[in-house]
Amino acid sequence: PVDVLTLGEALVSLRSSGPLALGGPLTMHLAGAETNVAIGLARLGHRAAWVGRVSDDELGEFVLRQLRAEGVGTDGVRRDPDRPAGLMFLERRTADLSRVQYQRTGSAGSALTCDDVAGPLAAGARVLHLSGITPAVSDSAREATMFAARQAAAAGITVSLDVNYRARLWSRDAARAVLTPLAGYASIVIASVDELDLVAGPGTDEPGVVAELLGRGVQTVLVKLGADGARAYTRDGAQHLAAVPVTAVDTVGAGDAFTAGYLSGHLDGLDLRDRLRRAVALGAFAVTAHGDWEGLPRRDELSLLTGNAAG
Ligand code: CKP
Ligand code: MG
Repeated sequence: PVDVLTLGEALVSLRSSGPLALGGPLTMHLAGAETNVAIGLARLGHRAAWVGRVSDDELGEFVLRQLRAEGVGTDGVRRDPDRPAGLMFLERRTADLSRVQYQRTGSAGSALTCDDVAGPLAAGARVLHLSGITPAVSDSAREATMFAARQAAAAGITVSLDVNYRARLWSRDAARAVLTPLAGYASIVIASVDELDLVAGPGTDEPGVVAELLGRGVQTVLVKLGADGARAYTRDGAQHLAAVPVTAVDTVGAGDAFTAGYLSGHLDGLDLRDRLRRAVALGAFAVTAHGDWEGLPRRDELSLLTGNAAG
């Protein structure tokens, strides 16, 4: 079995260096929150596998080649002969402000089903990582996400959930109705401070959300604070860790990098403080380089930015 199994939609991201409406050259990159996490883990030497559907054309081939080149397991990937690749246009406005536009309705990735994920899940994993994006992309992808969470929890696999709210895909109320029950299967819940109310009753404050999640059996709640670092909560209390001070050039993918760093620390059996250190270290690598995952470190590079023992 792999260390981490994850599932979702991989996107082909087309990036411009200025306003999209002005046209100009676009560069092609692999994107997708779950593939970002899988790549981050694989770079650190963990066995990571991703399950999803890709289009049966050159764009699907591009996605598979990128994942294979990064050492991510793709045995469970299906090629969908009837549907196109999901696209994401990314328009950079300032260093830390970019806007995205999706073309993913009816995409191959959004056609994910329970049947697609059943086999890879049965093969086992130490951790199943899910994001709140996949249940937003289609009814069948939502069912597949729920199914995976239920099966994994029943099989004793650690479930991790990154809320990853996407306003372009669904409303906060629709997201809360799905993500709150989904979080009940998770041992690890990761959210930005503004996403916390999506895994608890509307209007609940941070201590309230944390108490609710820990009461429902979640072991660790991680609250990402961007440039202010992160807080972690367990039944033993709370910890805060500052971010690594770096110059951000591209913040997309930072959350996924943080998640990969945290899960890497979890797999290595690090204590909470050191798991957080590795999480913020990976976040720092992600924001200092262009692209969601291209700048993520190999294990021997972990201490490059921090000079500390994140490695
Ligand atoms: O929360 P992050 O900035 O780490 O996530 C970025 C990814 O999957 C990016 O790759 C994009 O394709 C997406 O989130 C998305 O669907 O928005
Ligand atoms: Mg995120």
